Amino acid sequence: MKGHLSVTKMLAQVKYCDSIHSTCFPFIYLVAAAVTEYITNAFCVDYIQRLHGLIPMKCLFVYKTASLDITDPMGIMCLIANVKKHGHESDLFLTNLEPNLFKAVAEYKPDVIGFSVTSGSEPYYLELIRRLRKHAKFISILGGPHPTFFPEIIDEPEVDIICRGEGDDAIVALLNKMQAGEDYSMLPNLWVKKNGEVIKNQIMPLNHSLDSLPFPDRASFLKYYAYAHSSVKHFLAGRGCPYDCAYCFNHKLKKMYREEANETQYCRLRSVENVVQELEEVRKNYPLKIVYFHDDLFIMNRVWLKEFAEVYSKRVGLPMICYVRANLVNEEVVKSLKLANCVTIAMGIESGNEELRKIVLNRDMTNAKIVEAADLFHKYGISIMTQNMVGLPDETVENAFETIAVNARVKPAYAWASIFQPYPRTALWHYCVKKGYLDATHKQHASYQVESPINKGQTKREFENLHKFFALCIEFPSLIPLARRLIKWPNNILYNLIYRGFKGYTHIFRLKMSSGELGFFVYLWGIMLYKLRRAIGRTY
Ligand code: B12
Ligand code: SF4
Repeated sequence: MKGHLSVTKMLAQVKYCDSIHSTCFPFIYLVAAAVTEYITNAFCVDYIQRLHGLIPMKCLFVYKTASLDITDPMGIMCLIANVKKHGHESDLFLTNLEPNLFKAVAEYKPDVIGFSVTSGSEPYYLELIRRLRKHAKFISILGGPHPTFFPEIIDEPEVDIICRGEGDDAIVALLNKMQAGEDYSMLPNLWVKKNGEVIKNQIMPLNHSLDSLPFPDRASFLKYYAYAHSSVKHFLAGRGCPYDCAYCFNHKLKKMYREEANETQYCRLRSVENVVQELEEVRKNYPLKIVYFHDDLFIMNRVWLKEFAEVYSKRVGLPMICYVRANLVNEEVVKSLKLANCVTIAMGIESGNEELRKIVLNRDMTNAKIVEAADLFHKYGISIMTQNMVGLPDETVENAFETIAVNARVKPAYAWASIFQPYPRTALWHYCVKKGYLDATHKQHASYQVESPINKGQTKREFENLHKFFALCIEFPSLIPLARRLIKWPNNILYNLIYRGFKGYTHIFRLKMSSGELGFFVYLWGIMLYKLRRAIGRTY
């Protein structure tokens, strides 16, 4: 570039000295030289940098948090970290908290925007892309559970690429190809639109060395007060679950990896050292009081758990929360968790009716085993959050009260329940379609706390209402006769307020699952402001 600059200067000088020049010639030459120089500089730099793959690609993620939730979206954080590690730029905008989303996206000028999509939230994201396109030019890529099981969402005009399964390597491969100006339509895990056609690629085997991945990125959240100040942080010690519960996505994903990639090692753990190093690093750089592991099944490997407890107790020692499965719980496991300062565990009961649990949910586990596990946690002073569903196929309202009875025996600090949603293409979704509970074309609702999508006749409303009184009935069993009456009334806002109020109280003060500090209230304030802004069209 320097050489080019001096040539244009020389040219201008030579012409200036020429005997035939008139008074305006030097000026014209100078302007012409400056313009040529500017254009060639700009183009040459850009061209040469692209030729050598020097310009980092800009990959933005735009994500809508679940309402009143400040759970870290670990999947996106893993992707951002890996994208940055490989020399590209990446950031995250939260649609609910970004003061002016469209302006922020336009200013960021992303090459690619990634969206992490669960079933039910796809209409939201398609509309969002439509609106974003008016403010920026970008390639859209959808990943996460919905495109994984519904890759045909690529047929929507808003979608350019979808990613099936884990995306850590796929997103980096895509950005590298774009950077080099090469064809990216043949990359594993991706379905790509090209010249009006969709190129469908197989998935690649899973990454078995999770330690090779960078720690999930937390820096992108610092711009959001509630996230930056929340002292409850989420972590992943591994990936996968060995079980095949009929309503969960795991059996489906496992099958997809087995059939397409010949993958047999679906469950993977990071080394204890690697996990503890991340915890130490996060504690050093961010507020951290509660360590919340979001692994589907934290206790899946007892040997690993024992080693983890020993190292964690010495080097971290902060209160910890994780997910367990009753059939894997014994005294040794509970002792390890206690040593690791586990204060709360989440454990699925799902249905109190053993037959439903075994046959419909494919969870072969007795009530006695669940109670035995719960008693062990009580013995060691670890609080329990149970996980349950109401409105299951073949379930009667009486069966749902059986679930309440088993929970009452377990004595959880909070009995969490969702209204059953058949997630598309899981075994239970097929069962619902086969038995006429669901039309195969039914569009998934974005939340499992609002309505029952399956055909339960007149009892539909009762299940939806019972969901609101579920935890209270377990806390105060004397309310059960009243609840039996109230659930027959129409759904109303008061039931919802009671439900949210009790849930919020237990999550903040008993289970320590949400940050009970100022940050949470500021977050609520943020939501109110967001709603106001949305009302006046400032954000989405
Ligand atoms: C923690 C969690 C939450 C948290 C955080 C959500 C989040 N986005 O991470 C909270 C509590 C907020 C939550 C809420 C909900 N959740 Co949730 N959640 C989970 C859970 C237990 C762990 C998620 C996780 O961290 N996984 C580990 C990471 C590494 O995997 P990942 O997120 O799938 O990301 C990888 C790939 O999918 C892919 N990928 C993901 N996004 C993208 C984007 C791009 C562009 C690319 C290229 C790749 C890519 O690459 C990532 C790295 O490999 C999963 C079960 C599970 N084990 O995954 C359920 C799960 C994702 N949740 C589920 C559901 C249904 C919900 C809700 C709809 C429930 C509701 N409210 O009614 C909401 C939706 C909220 C939302 N905005 O998306 C379902 C989704 C089922 C489906 N078919 O869509 C799951 C699979 C559980 C299940 N029932 O089977 N959830
Ligand atoms: S144990 Fe939990 S995570 Fe594992 S398959 Fe069953 S529901 Fe899914």
